[in-house]
Amino acid sequence: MLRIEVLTIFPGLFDAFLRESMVGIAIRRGVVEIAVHDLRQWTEDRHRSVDDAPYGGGPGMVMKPGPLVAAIDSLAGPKGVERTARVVLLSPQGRRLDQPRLAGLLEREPLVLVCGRYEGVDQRVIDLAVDEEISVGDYVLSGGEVPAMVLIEGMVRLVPGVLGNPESVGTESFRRGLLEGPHYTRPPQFGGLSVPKVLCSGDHAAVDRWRAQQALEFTRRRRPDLLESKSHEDES
Ligand code: 9D3
Repeated sequence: MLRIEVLTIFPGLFDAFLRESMVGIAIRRGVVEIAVHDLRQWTEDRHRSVDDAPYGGGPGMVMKPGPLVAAIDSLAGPKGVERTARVVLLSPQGRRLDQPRLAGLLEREPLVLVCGRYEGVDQRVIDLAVDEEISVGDYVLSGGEVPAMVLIEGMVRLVPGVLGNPESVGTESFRRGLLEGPHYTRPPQFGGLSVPKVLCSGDHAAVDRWRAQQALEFTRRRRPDLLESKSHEDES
C-alpha cells in the first residue's frame, strides 16, 4: 500500500488527476491511498492568509511559516525520531527528479508532498519541517502542484500490481538508461511510409537485435547526455 498526503492551497487541481486513468484505477483497487489537504485548514486568522511580504523587500509574496509547519507537523509528526512520514517539498531549488530518485521515494513512503506557491516558502519551514526538496526540472512553473502530480504518477506505476504488464515498468532499454526506438502499429502503409520489414518478419531474435540497435541510435542522436553519464558510471 502506497500512502501519500498532499498539502496545497489548490486542492481542486487534484480532483480529475486522482479520479482518471491509472492513478484512479490504483486508488479504486485499494493499492494506493492519497489524501489532499487544503493548507487553509491550518490558518487561524479571519482572512485565512497563507502568504506575506518578504523581509528585505522584493517582488511577490512568501508562504508564511505558521500554517505550513502546523500542517506538516499534524500530517507527518514533528521532525525527528517520532516522525512517521517523509516530508518532500516540491521546489525549484530541489534535487532534480529522475527514475532512480522516484524508485527511492517509493521506499520512503508514507510521503507528505508539500506544494509551494508564490515566490517560495519561508526558509524556517524547510529548516524545521521538511526532509527533502525535489524539483522536476530546470524551468519555471507557478507552484508545486503539477510537480507533485508528476511524482505521484511516476511512483504509482512502480507499485507492484498497478500495471497489467510488469514488462512496461522497466523495459529492457530503460533499465539500461536508454531511450526506446520507434514504435509502429497498423496499417502497414501510412502517409507513404512503411513499417520496417523486420518487424513483420516473425523473426523475434532479429526484432530484438533491431530494437536494441535502434534504441542506441535514437539515444545517440537525441540524448547523447544519457550515454555520457553511463560511461562515467563505468569509471567509478
Ligand atoms: C520567478 C521566480 N523564480 C525565480 C527563478 C523563483 C520561483 C519561485 C517559485 C520559481 C518557481 C516557483 C514555483 N515553482 C515551484 O514551486 C516548483 C517547480 C518549478 O517551478 N520548476 C520545476 N520544479 C518545481 S517543483 C516546484
